[in-house]
Amino acid sequence: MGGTVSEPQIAAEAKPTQMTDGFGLVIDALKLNGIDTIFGLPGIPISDLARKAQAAGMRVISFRHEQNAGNAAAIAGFMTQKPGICLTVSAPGFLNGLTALANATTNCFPMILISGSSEREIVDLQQGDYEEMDQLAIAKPLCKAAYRVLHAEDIGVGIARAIRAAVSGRPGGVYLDLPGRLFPQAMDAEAGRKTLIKVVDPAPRQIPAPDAVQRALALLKGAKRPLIILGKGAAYAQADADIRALVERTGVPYLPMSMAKGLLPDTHEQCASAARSFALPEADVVMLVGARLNWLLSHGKGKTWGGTGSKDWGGQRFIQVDISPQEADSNVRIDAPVIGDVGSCVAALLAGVGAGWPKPPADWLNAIAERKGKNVAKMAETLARNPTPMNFHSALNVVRDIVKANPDAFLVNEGANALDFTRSIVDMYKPRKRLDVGTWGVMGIGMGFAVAAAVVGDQPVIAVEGDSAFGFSGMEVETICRYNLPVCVVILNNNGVYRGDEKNPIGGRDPAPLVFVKDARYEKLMEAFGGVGVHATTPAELRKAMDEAIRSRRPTLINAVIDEGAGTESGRITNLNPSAKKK
Ligand SMILES: Cc1ncc(C[n+]2csc(CCOP(=O)(O)OP(=O)(O)O)c2C)c(N)n1
Ligand SMILES: [Mg+2]
Repeated sequence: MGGTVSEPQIAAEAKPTQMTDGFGLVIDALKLNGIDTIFGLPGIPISDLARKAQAAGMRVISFRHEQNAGNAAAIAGFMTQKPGICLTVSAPGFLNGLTALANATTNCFPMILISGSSEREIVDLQQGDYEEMDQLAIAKPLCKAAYRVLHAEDIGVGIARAIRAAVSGRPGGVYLDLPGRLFPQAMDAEAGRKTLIKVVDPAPRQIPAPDAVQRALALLKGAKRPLIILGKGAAYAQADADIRALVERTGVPYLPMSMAKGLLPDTHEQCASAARSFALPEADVVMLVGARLNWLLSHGKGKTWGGTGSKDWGGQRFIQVDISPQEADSNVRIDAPVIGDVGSCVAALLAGVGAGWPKPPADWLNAIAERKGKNVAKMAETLARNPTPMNFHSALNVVRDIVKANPDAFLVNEGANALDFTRSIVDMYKPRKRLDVGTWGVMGIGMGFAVAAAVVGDQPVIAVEGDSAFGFSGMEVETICRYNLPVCVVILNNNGVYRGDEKNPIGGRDPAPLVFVKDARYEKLMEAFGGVGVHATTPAELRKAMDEAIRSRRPTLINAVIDEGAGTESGRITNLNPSAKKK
């Protein structure tokens, strides 16, 4: 009780200096820069950071595995043009988040992986600290930039550099290493506040050179069979009205890459998706907008493009609108690079197009329209069939209707057949609504993307998942239930990877390597945490369950039972699989 005597004295003597510390400065620096959400998984040394961030009014979404938190951060970055934040513990937590950071960088999604780390002196002398690892060195080759902050007064600069690196130029993943010792470092609050930086113009516009724009327009104007390809860079740019105007004023047919679907509605008359295999080899001038000529476009050469051999050019001339000057000529010659941010480039092109732009020759437009008409009719026939058990088409015919009726809903998608069929069957109507496996075709993005879309996008989410794909992040159904998110997971369950009917070739007791437990009841996973589980064996059951999920906004998992023999090896990319049996 001695304290009662001295308390008034202390209060009188000690100047009431407000103090802050590393925890407070990290949170203040993020908030100062408009970052209001953290995706992460707590533990030493960042548990208090998560608690204090929530206490400071930030949204803190805790996951069951860091990779899913990282994927959530990455797609939040894509959706908002602000870096998504993923927070992890040291070594194993850091490594779990690293796959998502590398994937974000490959996809040009801005994110910052913030990981706590162990004591520098011990790590550097390799003396065997708790969770010892030189995280900065490991992260460096896998992301766009990597930084470490050792002193509380440098936190402001560290966060500012991380933000700029993530969103400026070509966006990507940034690693920020925060040793545990940093967090309790105390300093005067006012002095601390002065060290923080509110980043001015974090992603400065990059205006294309006027002569580059003219060169591109001249090439496009002279084309007999022009084609525009929109990539997810175009979706990221949030220049939706200008992109639509550019497509419509030039009258050029366009192909959306997977995550550019919905930039213009897929039902747009200039959309050439249903005639893709005709349009690519036949086109003479192709304008790429935020799309790279990587494997997803067969590197701009080979049979897909009308070349005779797999490495032969098809003779197309390319215009490439891209933020990175190094992108041009990466696979084939680019005749007209237009380098700048997609928004500025499209605005400049649009200004040059003006009013009286001549439409492409009618025979080209008619040829595409004819192919498209035939393929759409063929697809309609396939979709109308109603086999038992369901196949991908009869199930996705339902998803297609539900997405059409709910164009603001997000569609998350992963799997092989479950991915490829969904991409081609389910039309998108609005920009940045389709979120999928991206450049790497990576499995595991599903529940992380779904959580982020629900949290950041504040709209219902439909996640169409292969049964294998779902398994990579399936435990996050608990997260979905815990935060009561309007996520409807639809598992297209064909009992395995690609299909479920393979047998052990020597008849041994182990199942074949690509198959799972038959007739697994995935819906019970969702029920375990208080969500809604549905076992759907017909399109009618699937439709009813999806309608109800969207209406109620309750966490829902629909186990849609698909014919286990319905899929093909690797979906649509069988040709990339060494000595795959073509089934
Ligand atoms: C991280 C990762 N591991 C493995 C793969 C290889 N892979 C591609 S698709 C796929 C799963 C396909 O099965 P499923 O999701 O059930 O889709 P289905 O074709 O059966 O509809 C796998 C394992 C990958 N793409 N990414
Ligand atoms: Mg499957």
